[in-house]
Amino acid sequence: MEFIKLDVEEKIAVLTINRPKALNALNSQVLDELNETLDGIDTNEVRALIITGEGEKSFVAGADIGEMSSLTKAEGEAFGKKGNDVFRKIEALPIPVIAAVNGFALGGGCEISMSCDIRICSENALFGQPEVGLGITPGFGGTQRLARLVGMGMAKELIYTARNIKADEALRIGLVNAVYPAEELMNAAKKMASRIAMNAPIAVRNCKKAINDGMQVNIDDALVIEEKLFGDCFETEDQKAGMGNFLEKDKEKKLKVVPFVNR
Ligand code: DAK
Repeated sequence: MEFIKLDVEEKIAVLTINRPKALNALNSQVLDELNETLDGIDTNEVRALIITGEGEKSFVAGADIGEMSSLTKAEGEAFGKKGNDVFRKIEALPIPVIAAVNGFALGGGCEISMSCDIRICSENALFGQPEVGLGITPGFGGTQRLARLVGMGMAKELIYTARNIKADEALRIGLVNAVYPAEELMNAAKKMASRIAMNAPIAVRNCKKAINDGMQVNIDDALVIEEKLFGDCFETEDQKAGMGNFLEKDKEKKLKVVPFVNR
């Protein structure tokens, strides 16, 4: 891999987009490597994934404008599909994904962060969808995910005006969950990932699926999705150990539920 690094330690994987000379912009090779790397993650072993960008300046400065500049309509559509397929894979990954946004998150950079479950960022982060200034629409899910995350009115303002927003505004509108000094960001991401990793993995993955799938349908159908995924947790080692520890009043064990994914 030239542009993607993956480090796995204590059930937490850190995926770094590593093209700092171009501020980690996403060209076809980066997207292909990202796709391959995601396929290679053992989600029975790894309990949470953190995505970040190499260097101190940029998370991802967008899709590669040089590569996009000469695309035909058909090639543009194919490029959009390539990005959308990879981002959808992140969104549907059976483990939680945290975006640790360490600088520019513009265009495709903002979009990849929005395909993650949770976004936290450094104080120097800058978010935006500048596409209309480049003569295109957001093409990696920005028109859809931004509206779902921050509401239609705010999404439309940001997309139509191509206005970039700093970390404090991203926090205020709910695009990120927390802002940290740059040097503390990765530790904060790892701490959050470790907390997730302590919990029952089947329950965590079923929560992700219930929230993601439920948000796409009406409340009645959503509750049926929840019921099925709730039922699916029973008879697992996780559920037996988790509830057993509580009933035995074993606080020590209760904190470190679930040694193993049992299907
Ligand atoms: N693409 C390619 N190279 C980029 C880049 C990008 N998005 N962003 C930065 N770079 C490169 C610069 O060209 C420069 O390369 P060299 O000249 O050194 O070779 C290097 O990174 C450092 O950048 P700067 O010298 O510009 O650094 P500054 O600190 O001065 O400025 C900046 C940083 C982030 C403000 C500036 O680089 C910038 O404005 N970059 C572009 C940001 C942007 O507009 N991003 C959105 C891209 S559009 C679609 C599918 C996908 C998409 C759309 C449609 N369809 C299917 C239709 C997605 C679109 C986008 O993401």
